[in-house]
Amino acid sequence: MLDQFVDTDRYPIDKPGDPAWQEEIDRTRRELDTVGCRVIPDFIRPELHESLRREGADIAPLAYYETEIVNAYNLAIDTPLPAGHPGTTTMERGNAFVAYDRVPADAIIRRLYTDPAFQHFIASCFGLPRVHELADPLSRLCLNVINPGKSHPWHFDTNEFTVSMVTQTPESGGEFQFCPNIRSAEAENFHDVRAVLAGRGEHLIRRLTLRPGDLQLFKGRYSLHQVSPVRGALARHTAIFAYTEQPGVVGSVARTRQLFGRVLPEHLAAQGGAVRVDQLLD
Ligand SMILES: O=C(O)CCC(=O)C(=O)O
Ligand SMILES: [Fe+2]
Repeated sequence: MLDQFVDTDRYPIDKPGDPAWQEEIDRTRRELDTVGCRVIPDFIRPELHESLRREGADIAPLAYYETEIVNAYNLAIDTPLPAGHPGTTTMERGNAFVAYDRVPADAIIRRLYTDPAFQHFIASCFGLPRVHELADPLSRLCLNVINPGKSHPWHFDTNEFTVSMVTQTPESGGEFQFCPNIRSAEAENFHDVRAVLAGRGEHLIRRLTLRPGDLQLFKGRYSLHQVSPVRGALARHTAIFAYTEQPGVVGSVARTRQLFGRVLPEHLAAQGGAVRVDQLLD
């Protein structure tokens, strides 16, 4: 079933243990260790790129459109912080998310996200015995929509490993930029984060040109990242596949409201007992 849309001759993700499978895993681990990111080109068969684009474009109007003032840690912006803390830098977040409950069950991105062979491949790429789908009923798989003139400013993700796929590219702009492993589970590294937010961190930033159907793996909880302003007539669309190492991870009530304009009972229930792998700020 997976081979309907993934080029399994080129990327035999349905054959764990096969030498070609192992080669992809080794290469991905190497690139995650050194560059902090791996892009697997044309992961989705090129003949399906138009379906992929259209499926995203069809649901894009269902995104929650509300420009917000945010900080890189997704802390409420009135959170008391010491002077000079990078969380005091505020930015305009102009992207909008289509939530998981709006993604049709037969969409390519949803079939991929829930596929056991794909999940096993992803886990192996990150050196994990297995990954869990984010337990969050809205953010587990969403479409990130960045309309012309908008951007997705510097931030860290709540989930530790990020898997994504651009489904529609803008005419220009909309560049993915990231600072590999700028923080770790042990250290926030506010000094470098502050430099990037202040525009003094050029030496820490890597830039990627992503194309529809490419699969991207990176560590969004540890790598500060942003998408630069989108230019031209077309919006930029990205499917965000959220997996976690531990089961049961649900977004906070405050962040969920920021992203989707609503919360579900699962978010309220998780409040107070949120599961995270470390003590870092959200
Ligand atoms: O759209 C992208 O490529 C990045 C999205 C992102 O960073 C996020 O949704 O957290
Ligand atoms: Fe992100």
